[in-house]
Amino acid sequence: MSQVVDELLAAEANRTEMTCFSARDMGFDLEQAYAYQRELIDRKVAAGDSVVGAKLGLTSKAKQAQMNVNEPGYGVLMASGWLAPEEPVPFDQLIHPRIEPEIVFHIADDIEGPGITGADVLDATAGITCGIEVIDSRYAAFKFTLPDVVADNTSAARYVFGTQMVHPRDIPSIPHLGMVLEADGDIVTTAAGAAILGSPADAIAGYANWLGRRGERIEAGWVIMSGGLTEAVPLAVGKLITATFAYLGAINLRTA
Ligand code: OOG
Ligand code: MG
Repeated sequence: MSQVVDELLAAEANRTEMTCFSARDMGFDLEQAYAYQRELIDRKVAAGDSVVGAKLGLTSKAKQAQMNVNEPGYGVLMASGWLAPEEPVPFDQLIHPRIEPEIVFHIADDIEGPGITGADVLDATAGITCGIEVIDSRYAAFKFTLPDVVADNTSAARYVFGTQMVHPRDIPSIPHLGMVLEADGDIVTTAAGAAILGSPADAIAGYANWLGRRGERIEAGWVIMSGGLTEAVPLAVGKLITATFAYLGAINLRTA
């Protein structure tokens, strides 16, 4: 058991933020970061949690610019993070939550790289829904390097999915799928699917190929969040957040 994972689990449990490891001369490389992430997930599973899928992080220019990171980072979606539609976000369990509107892929068949394309991802997809991810870095002020945030399971905290599922081949184009994010009815930001590396399906193909190089695969039944379409927006107590997506309906998010 490593001190890095001990600290991350304690920060999450106690709702305390910490200075990231790289800023304390405790930095590590990306491979080691994924090993810490694996240990973190294994320890959550040992404590009763379970894996429901994956999350792509830092897959849009908006997110990369906001976090000062220039390549994606991958994380694990845990059952404990699930919020039912309309279930308020438990603000009192979080440190400094931010929200991200995302396109969510519900996977029907195993996807094993290398050589996977966006078309292969669509073939293996049962449907897509809209989603909002509530991220909550365990690091002070969301300040971190890519290895720091990978060890922290890419700031994963909570997530909610829309209830309207469509097959991606039944809509004209995922890259052109528009999204409007509002807070108390005021437009905060807008985006379209193309924000995710040109196409969310291509981004997931890249993830499958990355897993393939590690001898792993996307598994049938997984849910994959394809990454924040926009900058993450701080979640303020009492605000009603609404993310409305073309073809996929809307999600309302309130704080408890
Ligand atoms: C890392 C999490 C990034 C996304 O969708 O880009 C992420 C962070 O910004 O704290 O989940
Ligand atoms: Mg995200």
